Amino acid sequence: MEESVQELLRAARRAIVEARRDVKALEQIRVRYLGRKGELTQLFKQLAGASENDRPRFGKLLNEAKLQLESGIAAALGQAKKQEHSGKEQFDVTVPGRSPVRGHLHPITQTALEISRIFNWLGFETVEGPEVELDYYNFEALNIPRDHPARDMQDTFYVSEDVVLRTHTSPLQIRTMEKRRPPIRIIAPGKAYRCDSDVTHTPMFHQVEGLMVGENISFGDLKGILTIFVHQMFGPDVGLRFRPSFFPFTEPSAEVDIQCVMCAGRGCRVCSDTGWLEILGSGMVDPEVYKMVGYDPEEVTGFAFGMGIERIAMLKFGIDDLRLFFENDLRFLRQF
Ligand code: 2NL
Repeated sequence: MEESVQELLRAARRAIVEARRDVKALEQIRVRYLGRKGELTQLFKQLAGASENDRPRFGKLLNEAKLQLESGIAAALGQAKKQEHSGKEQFDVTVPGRSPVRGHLHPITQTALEISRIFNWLGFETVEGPEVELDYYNFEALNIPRDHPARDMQDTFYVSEDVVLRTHTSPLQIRTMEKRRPPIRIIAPGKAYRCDSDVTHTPMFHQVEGLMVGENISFGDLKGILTIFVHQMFGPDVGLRFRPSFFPFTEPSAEVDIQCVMCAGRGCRVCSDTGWLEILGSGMVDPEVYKMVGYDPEEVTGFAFGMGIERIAMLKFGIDDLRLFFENDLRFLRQF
């Protein structure tokens, strides 16, 4: 008898748990155990056949079991009612959340935004514009003569006789100067195109150019602004040097080298054992460019600079192959 009662209680408790606060299921359990033909009721009927000796003990056992079942079912029904009132499914607030899968910006975009952020902070406004440009804005206005090698069919994608895919983002700066009077401080990030494809060149690449024009803007200002930029971008301890150069649209011109970020200037494969890396070109805007946009070269001066974003990103992230940026291999991209 004891064993039957214990077994019955175990089964009933399990059933109550499995009913999961479902009112109908709980009612079925009540009928199954406590109903007129219920399992516990059946055990009560066996009392009559028990010996005088056992009957009081069995009776007590059965009554206790009945009370336990009744209160167990009542408690579960109470919970079920509460749940119905809240009108919502019960959920466990302690279960850890599943974080949504989030994408991120391409490392080239991240780098372009970082460069823009630094120059915006220095007072430069970001400008954008068309990738299909007039030959005039891409070359002519920049003092790039008809016979200049940069205008060769080899380097430029021609859309028609006088329309090209821009080979740099300078046309944006010409357009801005045409529209506005100095002082001007702008930064022009975007895609550029050159008919060139090998290990270190892709037909489409990204560039940021900058321009500062006003009264008495000097080569000292150029050096100051670009030094601040390098220290913001690569860290305050990175050394830099300005090396004389030539561009058709600036005079004088200078290229900027930074100490190699891989070997800290000691010399390695990345810097070809020179300890230096070229990161951008710059110079004082050539008076011929001012004439093209209707500025008086006697009244305004200024500087301009341009850099390839892929190169900056490679140095910043320690990447040795340009093509990784364009293959869209998620194993690569997910690391940024
Ligand atoms: C480089 C060099 C440079 C400029 C770009 C510029 C624009 C205007 C007038 C004068 Cl509107 N100059 N841009 C000046 C010097 C260098 O880029 O190595 N780029 C990747």
